[in-house]
Amino acid sequence: NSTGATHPLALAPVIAPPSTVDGFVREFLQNLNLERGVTLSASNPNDRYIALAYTVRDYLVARWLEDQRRQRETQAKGVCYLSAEYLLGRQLDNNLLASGLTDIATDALAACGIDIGELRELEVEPGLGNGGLGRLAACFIDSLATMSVPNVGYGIRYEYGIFRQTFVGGQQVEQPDAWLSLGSPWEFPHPEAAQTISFGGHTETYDDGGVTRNRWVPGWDVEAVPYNYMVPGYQNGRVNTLRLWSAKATNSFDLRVFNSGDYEEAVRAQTFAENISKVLYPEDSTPQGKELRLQQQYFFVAASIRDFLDHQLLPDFDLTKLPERVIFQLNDTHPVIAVPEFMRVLTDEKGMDWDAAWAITQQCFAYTCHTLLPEALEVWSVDLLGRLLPRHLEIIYRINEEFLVAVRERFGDDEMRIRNMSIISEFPERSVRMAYLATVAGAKVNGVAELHSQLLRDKVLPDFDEFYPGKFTNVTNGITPRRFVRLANPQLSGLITEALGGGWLTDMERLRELEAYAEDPDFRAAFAEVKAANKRRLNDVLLARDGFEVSDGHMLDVMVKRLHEYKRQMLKLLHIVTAYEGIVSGAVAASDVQPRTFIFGAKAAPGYAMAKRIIHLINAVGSVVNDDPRVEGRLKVLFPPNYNVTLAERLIPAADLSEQISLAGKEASGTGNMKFALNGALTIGTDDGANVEIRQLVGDDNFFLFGMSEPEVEGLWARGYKPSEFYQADDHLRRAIDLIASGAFSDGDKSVFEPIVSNLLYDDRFMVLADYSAYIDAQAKVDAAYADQDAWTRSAILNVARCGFFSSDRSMRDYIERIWHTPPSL
Ligand code: T68
Repeated sequence: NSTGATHPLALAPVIAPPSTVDGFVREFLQNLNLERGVTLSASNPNDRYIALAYTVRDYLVARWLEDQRRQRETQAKGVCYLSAEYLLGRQLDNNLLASGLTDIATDALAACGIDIGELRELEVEPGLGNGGLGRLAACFIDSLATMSVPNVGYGIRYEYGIFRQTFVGGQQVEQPDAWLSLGSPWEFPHPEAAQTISFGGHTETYDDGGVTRNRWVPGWDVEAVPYNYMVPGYQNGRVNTLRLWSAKATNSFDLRVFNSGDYEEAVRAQTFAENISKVLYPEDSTPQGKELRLQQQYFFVAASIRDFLDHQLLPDFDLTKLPERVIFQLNDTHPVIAVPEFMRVLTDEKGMDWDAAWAITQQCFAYTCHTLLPEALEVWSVDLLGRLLPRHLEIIYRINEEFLVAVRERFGDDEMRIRNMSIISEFPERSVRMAYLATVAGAKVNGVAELHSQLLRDKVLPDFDEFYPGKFTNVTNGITPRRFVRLANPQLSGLITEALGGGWLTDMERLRELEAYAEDPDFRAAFAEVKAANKRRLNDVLLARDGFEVSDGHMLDVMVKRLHEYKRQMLKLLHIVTAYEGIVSGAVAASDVQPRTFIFGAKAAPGYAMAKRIIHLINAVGSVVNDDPRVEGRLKVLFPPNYNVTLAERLIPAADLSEQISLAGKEASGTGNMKFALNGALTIGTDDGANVEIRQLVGDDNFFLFGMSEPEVEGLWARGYKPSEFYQADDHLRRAIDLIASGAFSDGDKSVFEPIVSNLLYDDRFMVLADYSAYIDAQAKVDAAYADQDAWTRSAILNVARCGFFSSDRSMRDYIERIWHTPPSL
């Protein structure tokens, strides 16, 4: 008690939060007064939302402070998760659930005459990520908190997250995502704790009492201001931290320019510095080789490492003990510049010798790879790195030099192999292969599903696998059941709890017990009613949001994910066009067709022309199909814009069929596939990513597998793939493609979608045409299966029962056991 306080309240570690309706009402009203400066009657909905958020926050904060104190005291080993993206989704409901306050808050607000549901809709989700990778990070930190594992998530507080997607004339138009414009009640800014992060300049050697040492003389710097977010565990009293950095111009910047008397230049300089955390790069599965992106990466990892070393460790911490205290997990290559930064701090700043520092580094980092696409592996030109981070480039060179010496010792002067394994590649320009750097530095390297990890070892990094036996491992992805089952699907959760009792949300393998219920007709009826209710709820959401109607009695066939050629939204579209063409040509009687509503959700990277064209085509096919009376009541295509976490939470629980149709060997894992299965949708999918494991678990009878396997894909490439041969050989395919080419979906203008058609016919990198007929056949099986509703429901229940494995709690257990060795700290 360093303040000399004597009051008993001041002596308690934290102030007790409200946990009754009355207490909640009082605190809510107080927050309206004190934080918003309004009375209840004068408040607007945003005031109320913020006061509500503060009230929940106040409740959690006591636990949070206590957990931070305890962590400082115990110095238990923890995970520093380094990720450029966290796709968090809305916070209010999650934090209410975690704190167990949902009912109290609902009643308290009702007593104030407020419908909590309306306030919920005011929250703009923080979309600080692109897709699966960013959402995975958010699921992982939820699970770590729920499992009481010490963890800080480090990242960037982008002022603008993933763009808001609108459609104009069926084409994607991007709008800025000003998620902070009404304030963010969940964050705790700490400008006083800013770190100074340097860039540019040059390196030099100097004499340090007879020893020649290296140092960096930077050219410019910015401030990294931490914004802390609470990451509450599920009703376990644990609250971890997410720390996101925001860039601010340093005083030195202002001062220098001020002295030169150039006011306009001073403002420009400020803008330049603050640009670093201005906007999330909206590219997914393709790296952006932009200088600003490298600035972002270095900015957040340098601030995070310094934060950890200077503020999380006790002052006299023995740095040689770091591997017992921390593991830095690299979420893809985006934070890999942390490796030379860590080496620089240990050697140049802390005076440790190189070998000791390198030995520590190799135990303190681990790397997760999320792709197999060669073009997605990040590289930075030596030229750019040398300009922006000259000392780091020197360090990378030395790491590489020593690594290649070791490779030569092991494999001899096999120059081909040396060139293949070098962290520095020479073509097309001299550059640093960040995945190689991460692999050399990391204690472990993991892929994100069994197949992906295998292909990573066999195809992407085989020399490294041979050189480092035991370094490569797998951790199959997972999703948090709190958000994606309990919050997204309260009715299903209620039904499960009725059957199994409580406790399953943190022990998802218990869902297995539902297998027996699949045989119970009453349970099946209740399950089917939940699905129907979720469809009605989706109808309400889409009607309010986009004016769309979800027709009763339709199968909901859903494909939601980033728009990318490898994911093959085109294959889905060819199926729709085939179904449409079949009816309008008279080949198929409309009355014989199972009524289906196809729902797409997908953002395309703004610079990805083909992806944007495909979006245009989906909308074009949708408007023709939806306006054609010949298919009315049978086929419908809905493409709600701006698919995000919030919409996912509404869409997924309503889905009957989950589309997971990437070309085998291209989707690292997928996580949407897991969310659908756990919400009782059946999957139609290829043998790719985690689909493989889903199918193994749910069984072939409860999964619609189609298409080439990865070795078959390789075989077809090797033989020489000619998509036009498939076009020629298949009547249905030819008619579907011809219909698109004819201008039927573009008011007769054949040029609009010509690039898509010629790409399919003459290139088709992702073999859409090769898998088309298998896909159409599998869809016929889907139709037949759906005709027996009761059998379908049984399969859906078995999907839920057998997919407990895909809880991110299990992923975390695997990371802890195979990579981190960080037990819970209670
Ligand atoms: C995804 N990757 C994988 N990348 O595609 C998916 N990329 O199979 C996997 O399930 C998921 O990661 C989680 O492991 C991505 O989402 C990106 O978002 C991305 C962002 C920037 C640059 C490159």
